[in-house]
Amino acid sequence: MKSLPFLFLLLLSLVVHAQTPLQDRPPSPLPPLPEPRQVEWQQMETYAFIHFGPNTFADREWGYGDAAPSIFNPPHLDCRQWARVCKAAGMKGIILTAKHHDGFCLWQTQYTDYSISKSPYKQGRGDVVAELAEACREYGLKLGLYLSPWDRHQASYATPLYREYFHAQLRELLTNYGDIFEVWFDGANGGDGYYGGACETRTIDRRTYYDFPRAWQTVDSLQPDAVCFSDAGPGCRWVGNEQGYASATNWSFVRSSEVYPGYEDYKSLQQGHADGDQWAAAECNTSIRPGWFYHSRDDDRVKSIATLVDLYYRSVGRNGTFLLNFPVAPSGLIHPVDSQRAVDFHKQITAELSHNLASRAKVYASNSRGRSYKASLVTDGHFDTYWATSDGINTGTITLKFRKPVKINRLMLQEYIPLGQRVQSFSVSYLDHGGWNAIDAGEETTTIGYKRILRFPTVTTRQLRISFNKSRASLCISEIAAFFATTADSVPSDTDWMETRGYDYSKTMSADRVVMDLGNEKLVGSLHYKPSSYGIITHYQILAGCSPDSLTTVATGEFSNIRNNPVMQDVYFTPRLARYVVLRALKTLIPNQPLKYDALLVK
Ligand code: FUL
Repeated sequence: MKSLPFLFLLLLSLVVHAQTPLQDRPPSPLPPLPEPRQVEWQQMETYAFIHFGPNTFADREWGYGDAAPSIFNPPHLDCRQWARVCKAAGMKGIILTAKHHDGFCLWQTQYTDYSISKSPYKQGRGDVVAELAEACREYGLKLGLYLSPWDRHQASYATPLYREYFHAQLRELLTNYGDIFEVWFDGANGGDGYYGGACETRTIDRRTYYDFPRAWQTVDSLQPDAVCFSDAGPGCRWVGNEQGYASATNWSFVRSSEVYPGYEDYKSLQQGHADGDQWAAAECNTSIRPGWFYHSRDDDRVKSIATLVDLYYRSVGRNGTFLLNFPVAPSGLIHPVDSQRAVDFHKQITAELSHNLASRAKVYASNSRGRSYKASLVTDGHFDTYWATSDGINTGTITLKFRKPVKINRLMLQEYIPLGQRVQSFSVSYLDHGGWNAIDAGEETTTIGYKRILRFPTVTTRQLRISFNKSRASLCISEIAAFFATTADSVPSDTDWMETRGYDYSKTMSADRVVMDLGNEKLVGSLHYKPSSYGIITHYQILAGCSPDSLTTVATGEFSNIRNNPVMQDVYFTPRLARYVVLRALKTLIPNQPLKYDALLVK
């Protein structure tokens, strides 16, 4: 009986369909397709990351898993301040490191006591996930959670027992804290750790050990609106760098059988896989400071407004989302410099892209599919209405005619992605004294996807033309907008602290070390190393002394996360007089590669 209404509806829709003129039917979807939750997620465009935990107090990027829970003691922790900052910076959500690689849990978990429950914060009764969930509700932001698969604390790590622990914690987080918009599964796995005191290196098979398909199913059943982040998606994918940008050509697809969290060919994720079978749009993540966690030495290395604006155009403006991290300070608050910078960045983007010149232009299309898909829909301000060409017509032009000459230096284009990502090549030109001139945006004009924004030198014109030169199927364009940004384009100025000078030295290099000879004895207290693209040191020993054969070790440790975030690494040690300083590689990212670096300073 239950199927009767359904049959009736089916019949009705068939009749309606048969009567709809052919040209007014929507174009057929072109796989791979996004799920509605993936479209909603991409429409968030910018949201925040928060890295906070024992590392904040230990001044580290990757905790070994052995920090005492008592170290976690933020005197002024206020998740409402985080939410206020993110809201004022125009962000739509916040993703918190509920558990980073050190295994310390910022929530009241029943599965381990290596958590906030054993910290002095609120006498062990605090719960940062709950406090942030509450603050997000108050400020109308969405909540996302980072749950590190790699856990350097748990003794059971690398056994099936740990896998159960990981899945149980995932269920706990997805059950107790309301709606979650994104779950972040990190691909990093450095190997060594505390592991309940074993202090050893453990390797796992990244493809199979964590049983990610099961984790994705858990998310689907407990939080059906959430997207899963990983190198492979399936909700959204890592963009293959931690500098926060996508390639100009950026497909929202990956080859699902090939990619997995911890994928070797991660650099290809910057463009996506044009021939992929799974929708997984790019999320461009970066930190507002060089590191993900707070270090006071970075207080004057906060990204400039120009850099943040540039990254916005190279992430949201290149068919990605922008996930900007705030390393919360030991006080428990976002540092005032960081919050001011983020708010000013948002103000500048809003100023540049607020006055849409196209909304009052007349729009002409070379061809269109029918009245429901007419050209003027590209300027109606509604993502859900779109201009479309007839089946089999994969090229076309849109011309915007303005009432009087206008100045333009930004162009925004959007495809109607619920029907798939289609455009493969386009170009833009403007009318000038009777002739059409090409606009040079200084980057490839290939893909569009959910959103593409071009920046170019100001043109003054009455007509702008977008030519869609190649597409995987008929065109479906949601929106086109044109702007004149009056803020001068300033060149991003952050150079990773490269301007810092150290002592002059002459060097000798061998397979595992760089020996620096300062010429005479000097007081040395720090070493600064910026890796190159190969020969990267992950574990180091630093030795210093007055002659090459009387060297003492002044520091040993790990350059955490150096593969994904190859910024300047700073090591501070007790200052001492030395003529020779040696950087010795205890371990390199790829064994037996000759050492190479972009900068090496001693101060
Ligand atoms: C990386 C991690 O190893 C970093 O510590 C940080 O959490 C970053 C967002 O992802 O892979």
